[in-house]
Amino acid sequence: MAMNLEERTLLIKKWVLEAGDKIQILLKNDLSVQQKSNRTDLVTNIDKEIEKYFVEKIRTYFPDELIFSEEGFGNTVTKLDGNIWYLDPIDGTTNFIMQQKNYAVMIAVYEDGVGQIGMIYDVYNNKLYEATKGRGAWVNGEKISQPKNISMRNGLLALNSQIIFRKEFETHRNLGNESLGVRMIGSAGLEMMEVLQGRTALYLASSLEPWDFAPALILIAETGLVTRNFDGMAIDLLNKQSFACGTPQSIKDFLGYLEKKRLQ
Ligand code: 2AM
Ligand code: CA
Repeated sequence: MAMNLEERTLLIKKWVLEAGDKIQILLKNDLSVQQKSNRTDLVTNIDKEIEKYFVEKIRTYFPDELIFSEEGFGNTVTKLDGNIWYLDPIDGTTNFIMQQKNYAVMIAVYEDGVGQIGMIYDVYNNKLYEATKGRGAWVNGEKISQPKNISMRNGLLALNSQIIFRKEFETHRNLGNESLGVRMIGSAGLEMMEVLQGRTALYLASSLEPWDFAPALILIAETGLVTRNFDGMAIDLLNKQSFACGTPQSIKDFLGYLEKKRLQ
């Protein structure tokens, strides 16, 4: 990287905080909401504006680097070579529209497929989660310690709501019974920040896009948590896929449970 990691981290942090301020100013006006692929797949003028803001900054400072982003202002990314930016201007858009909270600005930089810098900004609660490779995960300047390795049985299970409408719902419903209880926030990034802070043992999503998980993966790697898809494989940074994130023990419990169901 031309700029060193520390300089890049500071620059991204400045952009992220500025984006948070912009969102709060823009929220004073009426939101314009559009449907994307279906009735529940929504985008607002603010999602687009914030993505454009980041894309312009990245293209000014790092013109040779590709951007993998949700709202269409980035590039088509088909391989992991070089520096790749992952950008979700607003994760939890439906919450943003309906609640104006439980959403986050998310950005990450990877180099040859290895996470370098990840940031997740919970604007409503003014909490900035960040990690730079090898330097731990932090929230508002406080280091996040490695969460206890709790089992699924002794922890909360968080679900992406789409999962309960899937055919495999029976399996996941029973999984709920094997945990202490089920929770749903509606923002993949913020769900994973709960796992990071030891409040949730395991988060499951039937289908997430790379911009939904790439920033959190860097924080997760810094705190000894584990991510896998539902086949037990490592997460692929280029494609949409099933996604599990949790303590090492809860991931083992989850994959063991799926395996047992497959054999039945
Ligand atoms: P978004 O708000 O950026 O779209 C909601 O349960 C979580 O899943 C949010 O993080 C949301 O991200 C993500 N999500 C919603 N619909 C999705 C889809 N069709 N594919 C992938 N991720 C989705
Ligand atoms: Ca989004």
